[in-house]
Amino acid sequence: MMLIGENLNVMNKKLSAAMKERRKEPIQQLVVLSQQAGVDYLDLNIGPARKDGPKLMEWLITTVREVSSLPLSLDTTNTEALRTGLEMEGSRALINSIQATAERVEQLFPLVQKYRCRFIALLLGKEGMPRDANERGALAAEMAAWVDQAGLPHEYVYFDPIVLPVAFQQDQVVAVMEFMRMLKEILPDFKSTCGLSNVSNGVPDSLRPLVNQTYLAMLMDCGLDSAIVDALDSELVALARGQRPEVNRTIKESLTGQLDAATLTEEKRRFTKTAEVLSGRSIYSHSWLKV
Ligand code: THG
Repeated sequence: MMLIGENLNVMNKKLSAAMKERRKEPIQQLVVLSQQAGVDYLDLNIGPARKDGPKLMEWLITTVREVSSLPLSLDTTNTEALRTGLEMEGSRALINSIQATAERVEQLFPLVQKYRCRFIALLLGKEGMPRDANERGALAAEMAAWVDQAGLPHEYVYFDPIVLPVAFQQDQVVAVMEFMRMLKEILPDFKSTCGLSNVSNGVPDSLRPLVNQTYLAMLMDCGLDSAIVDALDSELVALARGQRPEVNRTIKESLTGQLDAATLTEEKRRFTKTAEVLSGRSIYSHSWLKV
């Protein structure tokens, strides 16, 4: 499982201020912590970066490179900022992301060709958010055709079916798992990734790690190859590394009806309850653990 640390993120107020004021310390601190946590990539999420995108990207990469040599995932919709990042990082960079529309593909595939880098193919088409697993599959097939037309290697591509919050879009959480299984059948030599923490947006803060961890175990079972994750959740990183096989087993057994709920430990009960919500077997509410 390839892990991309999500923590360098302009949505975080402290970091966005640090980026604006060009203060290195808060950023470098997070880089060091993420690296120590054992992620494989760092996501540099500067968002749309309408003002000074290329300058910000250049400063951010220089700042990161003073303390880490981890490869970077360049997370911006600003094409010029992306180009600057690719010029600095070349083929070890990962483009996050290219939307599955003819326009974005035409704009960005030349950069993929030039720098020979991998990219996340975001399954967001011209009609907006996909509504189920089949629409995600259709967008992936369309993207795969464009990849072949451009003569790009399939292993460059990480499909991202767009994870949505279980608190608001429970059916989409299930659809993403269905898509992951479908992908292995229809496009087996392409890879997958997702923004895992999206799933727990709107969930009480203290319960977000439980939701993220459970969903990761379920997605791993569907064949997920990579994920953008909270690097500072050490239990999550251990799970991704296969170091918590009892958690994977508990979740799997609970979903196949092999567990006797009466004999479960409290920890196992929490994972079981959460897996039932994420699989759509019980309806989400903020107090799902108590019902
Ligand atoms: N797919 C792709 N890229 C993505 C996403 C995706 N990049 C952005 C995002 N989604 C993944 N990254 C994050 C980063 C932070 C959070 C969620 C997803 C998050 N942060 C907490 C919050 O906002 O409450 C904590 C913020 C903090 O203090 O750091 O939830 O889906 N390709």
